[in-house]
Amino acid sequence: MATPLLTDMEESPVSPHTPLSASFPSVVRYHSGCSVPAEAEALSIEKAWAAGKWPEVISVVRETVKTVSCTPVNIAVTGDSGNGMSSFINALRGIGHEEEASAPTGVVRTTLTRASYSSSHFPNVLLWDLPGTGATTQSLENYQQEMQFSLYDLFIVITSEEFSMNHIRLAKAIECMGKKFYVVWTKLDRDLNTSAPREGELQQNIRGHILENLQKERVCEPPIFLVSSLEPSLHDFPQLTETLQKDVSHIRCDGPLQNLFHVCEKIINDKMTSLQEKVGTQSFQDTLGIRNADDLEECLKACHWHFGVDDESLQQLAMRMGRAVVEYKAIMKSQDLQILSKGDWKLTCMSWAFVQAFLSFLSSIPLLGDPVIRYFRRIKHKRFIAVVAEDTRTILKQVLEDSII
Ligand SMILES: Nc1nc2c(ncn2[C@@H]2O[C@H](COP(=O)(O)OP(=O)(O)O)[C@@H](O)[C@H]2O)c(=O)[nH]1
Ligand SMILES: [Mg+2]
Repeated sequence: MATPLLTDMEESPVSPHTPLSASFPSVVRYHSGCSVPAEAEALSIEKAWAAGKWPEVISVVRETVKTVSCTPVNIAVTGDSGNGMSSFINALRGIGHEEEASAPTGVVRTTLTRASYSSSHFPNVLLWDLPGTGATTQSLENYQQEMQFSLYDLFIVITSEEFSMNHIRLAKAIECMGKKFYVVWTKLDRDLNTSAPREGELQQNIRGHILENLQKERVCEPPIFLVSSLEPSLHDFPQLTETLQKDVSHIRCDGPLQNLFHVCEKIINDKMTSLQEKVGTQSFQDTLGIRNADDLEECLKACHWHFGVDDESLQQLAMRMGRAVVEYKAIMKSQDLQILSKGDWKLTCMSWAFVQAFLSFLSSIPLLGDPVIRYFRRIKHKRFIAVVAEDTRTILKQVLEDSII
């Protein structure tokens, strides 16, 4: 029986097939250092956003994504002993089981201590080959503690033949920690060779079996992949690799980009509050540069301009992002007056014919007319501002999402 290539070694940025660090503390320190955007980045996005310049905002976002793209990510591969965890890691790394740097595999219990492996397909990602549940101790709590569950960013629960109670417990424990996990059913080649149903039907049965067991314990549906570690180009393996790439990017970028979002969100909210406070005063018209406060087209255009989501700004943004401008416009509730009025119940009510007739009747009453008209105008303007601010946040979120490679 082969011993793990590495259990607790010094971290060294060596060749991609060499297992890397088992020393979590240093990884975690680096991780947290990388996942919080630098003060400077927060400041520069604040400046760029305050100036309403999308190209500069995008530059800061891209710089942040680039900076965190080196953040180490730790992925735990766990399951019952013999399910094929070590073989799966080798397949993911694109190496054979017989190679010197491969994770030891075998029909007898082979993995006795956790070991980490790197892969050229996933730079700066450590794949942790854990001993199967029950290999070190009987209780799941002890297993979680011994394997340092809190330190992994993502879990891959490996199963084959049967999705057992151990798998369900594992899934539940990971979900309780608020971490993401996949269920990977391995040895599909064997199932296909030995079972009667055709491929599609068999896969459906396996999925059904996993889901049924998870649902019984009220565990949310995770991504499920059915693979053979002997055939990594077949079945769900390519899709699994793609999903993992995307999730690793999200693990790295979500925190830092969320922080940038909060910085911008605060500026948007402040802008919204300050403009709403001016509604009904001359200062409102001056700030937006509008001549007729009753011209709703003009008001909406001015609000778009004020928040940096006017046609020209969006055009600039789309060009920098390599997308069509309609893609950003399509997610705006305030893209034009008609859509805005339809999508907002307060504005919809105000545009009803009988409400309009009632308002015009009220306005003809001396002393009462003017305040009523002003009151409804204020409501409309405040709604415009709120919806355009919301659209600005939506577009910003989309830009951040689109920036994750
Ligand atoms: N046919 C087939 N055998 C597999 C597959 N994955 C693992 N095995 C075999 O299952 C046994 C246990 O695999 P191993 O990776 O050591 O399991 P672990 O204990 O979960 O790490 C070994 O004999 C592997 O060759 C697979 O996808 N297909
Ligand atoms: Mg193993």
